[in-house]
Formats: sequence, structure tokens, C-alpha cells
Amino acid sequence: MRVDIVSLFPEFVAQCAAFGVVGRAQERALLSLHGWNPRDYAPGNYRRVDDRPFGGGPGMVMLIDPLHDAIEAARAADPADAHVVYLTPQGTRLTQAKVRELAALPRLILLCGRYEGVDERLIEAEVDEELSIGDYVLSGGELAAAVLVDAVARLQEGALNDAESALQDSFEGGVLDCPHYTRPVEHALGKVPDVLLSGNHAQIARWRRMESLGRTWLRRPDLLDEQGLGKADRALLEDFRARYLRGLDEPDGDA
Ligand code: 6GU
Repeated sequence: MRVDIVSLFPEFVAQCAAFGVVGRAQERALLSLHGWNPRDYAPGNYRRVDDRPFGGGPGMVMLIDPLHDAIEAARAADPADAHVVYLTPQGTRLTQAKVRELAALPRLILLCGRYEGVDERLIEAEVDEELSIGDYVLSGGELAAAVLVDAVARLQEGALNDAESALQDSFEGGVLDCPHYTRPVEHALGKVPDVLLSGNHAQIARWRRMESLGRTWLRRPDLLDEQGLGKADRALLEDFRARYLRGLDEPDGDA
């Protein structure tokens, strides 16, 4: 897929995408990134890209024209229809479901704001969707764009190796991942759970599923649709809860 970044700091996003799975996706030509700097489309010696807000108040607002011209230049660089996303804390929250939807498109244009924001008329005219990556404020959309690029890149067919893909599949159930351990078995920080050393693959799978469900219940109850769980999962979660509550009762016990 092709992703165009419209930003005062397009190299910032490119750097974030240069390593690991995303860097490899670019080497494999599964992802191509292109930067467009609105400053390059701003006239005059000052190349001004922002101005004071009508109505007064602090901060600056990004001007329509440099952004508009940068977006149009990005659109014209490829014949495929582009879905334009504005990264802003005012957007709807990015989820893995939205990532999957966007990852299936042929191309995206990501608009990154700085300052207090972007003139609303530019958003109305050019933007298809406004997205936020969470309930906190960043100083610009670039990090959010980098997050989105990472998330869509790893879903491109062929971006992940087999092992990474298998891992990915195991997350698709909407529950958190289970804990992982590697050597040594015995360490000053603790011992690896016996079940993982048992060689009993059914027991191992059962333990991992129980840990996943239990962690989701403890940490992210908002993700857990208990009614939607199958009978076996509900039983596993009951076992986890019973063990957890015993542990609360007996802080020195082995539960
Ligand atoms: Cl997309 N932009 C900014 N500036 N802050 C954010 C954000 C986006 N998502 C969460 N915080």
C-alpha cells in the first residue's frame, strides 16, 4: 500500500518507519511512504504555514492553502483514490478493527497537524476521517501517524514472518496475550510455571488461554464480552477467578 504523509516534519514519520517489521515491509515493497511538507507550498520568503485564530485565544492555526496544495500534490502523485485521515485528539479512537479496514485500502494520505490545529474548512473539504490514538495530548500528529503506519504495515500480506503471523492470529480473539517465559527455568526473580515445562500441549494451551482471559478480566474488563465467551472459556475464567480470589485471601499462599 502507498501512504503519503502531509506534515511539517515528514522525516519524523519516515524515521519511525525505518526499522523492524515496518522497515522490512518497505524493503519488500509492501509499503511505500512519501512525505509532503506544506512549507514547500507556502509562498513568500517567510513560507508561513500558520496564523492567529479568529476570535482570539492562544496558539496558532494551520493555514488552508499550504495544506490544500500539499494534499493535492500527494493525490496527483498516484492515480489510485486516496482515503485522507487527519490525526487529531478530536478524532474517533483508533482500534485494531479500524487498522484492519485501513490496511486493506490501496492508499492513505495522513494529515498531521501542529499548533492548535488546522482551519476547519480544510478538514471539511479534504478529510475523510479524523482519528485519535488515545486520550492524551501529543504536540503534533506525527507520532500518531507513525503509530498508524506501523499498525497497517504489519498487516500487509507478507510483512510478518510465520512465527509473527501465528502470534498475530492468537491475538485476534480480542483478549490480552498470556505471560511468556524463556531460560533459565530457575532464576533469582522466580521459577517458570511447571505446566510450561510439562510437555503436555493440551494443558499448556489451557493454561495460556486461562491466563489470557484472566488478565483481560483484571486489566481490561472493557474488552471482555463475558456473554460472548464459549462454555469452555467461561469455565477457564471461573477457575482463574477462584485462584485469584484465593490468592487475595492468602497473600502468603502458593495460589
Ligand atoms: Cl492523532 N494527535 C495529537 N496531537 N494528539 C493525540 C492524538 C493525535 N491522539 C492522541 N493524542
